[in-house]
Amino acid sequence: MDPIQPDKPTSEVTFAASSPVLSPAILACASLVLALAILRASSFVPDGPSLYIRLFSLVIAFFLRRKSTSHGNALLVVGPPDAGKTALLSMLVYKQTLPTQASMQTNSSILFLDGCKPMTVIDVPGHPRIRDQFKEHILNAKAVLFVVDASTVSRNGPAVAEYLHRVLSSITSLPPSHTPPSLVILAHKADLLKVGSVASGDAYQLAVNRVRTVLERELEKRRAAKSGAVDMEGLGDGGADNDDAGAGLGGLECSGPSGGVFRFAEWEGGEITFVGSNVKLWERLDVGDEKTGGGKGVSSLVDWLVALP
Ligand SMILES: Nc1nc2c(ncn2[C@@H]2O[C@H](COP(=O)(O)OP(=O)(O)O)[C@@H](O)[C@H]2O)c(=O)[nH]1
Ligand SMILES: [Mg+2]
Repeated sequence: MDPIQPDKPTSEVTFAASSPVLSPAILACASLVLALAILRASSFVPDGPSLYIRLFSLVIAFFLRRKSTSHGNALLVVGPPDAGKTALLSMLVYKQTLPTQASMQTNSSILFLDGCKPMTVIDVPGHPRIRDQFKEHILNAKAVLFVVDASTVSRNGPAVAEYLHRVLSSITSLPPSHTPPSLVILAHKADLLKVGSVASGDAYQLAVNRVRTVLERELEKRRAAKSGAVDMEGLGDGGADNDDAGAGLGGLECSGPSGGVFRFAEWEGGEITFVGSNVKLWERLDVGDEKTGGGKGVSSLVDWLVALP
C-alpha cells in the first residue's frame, strides 16, 4: 500500500492495491489441520487421511453455506470517474484530503469508525474498462456507496444512470439466500451547487434532490426502453469501451403506487438511501472541532455507516 505522505505538498492519495486477503475459511482450515497434526503427534487422533478429508470438507461446507446467506464486511465504493470517490475515502480513512489522481486499479484500505467494526473499503475506479470489477466484490459487500458528482449530474445523467443500472442489476442478481448489501447514493460535491435563495445549510438537500430527480428520470427511461417503449439510443450505453450495453440488464423492477414506473422508493431490490456530502482539499477531519467544522461534509455519511446493521 502506498501510504499518504502528508508532508509532500503534491503527494497523491492512493490506497493499497487489492491484495489477496487470507479468507477466514483458509485460516480456519489451516488451524484445524495444525491442531490435528499436534493431536496426532501426541497420538490422540487415529492415523489416516480420511479424518482430515472429512473435517476439511465440513469446514468448507460451513463457510460456503455461511457465505451464501450473509454478506461480508466490505464497503464497496463505486461511481463515475472524477465523482470524488478517492478524495472521500481519503477523508474517511486518513482523516484528511490531499490531491488525488485518476487510478486504473481497484484499491482497498481499512476504515475504522467509532462505534462499528473495521470495514474493508474497496475503491473501484469508474473507468469503463475496469468499473465492472465491483462485481468481484459484491458478495462480500456489507454496503455499496455509489458516488455521484451532484454538480455535473444534470449533464451526465444518462452515463451515470447507465452505471448505476449495472450496480442495481448486480444487487438484484444476488442469490435469494444472500443478504443484499445496503445501498447509499451519495450526492457528492454539494459545495459546488449554487444554492441561490436557499439557505446554505440546505446545499446537501439540494444535491440529494438533484441527484435523485435526474437518476430517477434516467433509470425510468432505461426501464421503459427495456420494455420496448423507447429506443436505448442516448441512454449512456454508447461508450467505445462499453461492450455490454445495459439493454439486457434487469434490476429496475419496482412495485407500488406508481405501477412499475421506476421510483427509488418503490425499487424491489431493497431500500436506497440518499446522502449529501462534500470534502474540501487539504481539509482535516477533526471530529468535534467546532471551530473548523472539519469533516462536516461527511458527517451524514459517517452516521449512515455507523448505523449499518
Ligand atoms: N469541490 C469539490 N471537489 C471535490 C470534492 N470531492 C472531490 N473533489 C475533487 O474532485 C476531483 C476528483 O476526485 P477523485 O477523488 O479523484 O475522484 P474519483 O475519480 O471518483 O476517485 C479531485 O480534484 C478532487 O479534489 C468535493 O466534495 N468538492
Ligand atoms: Mg479515484
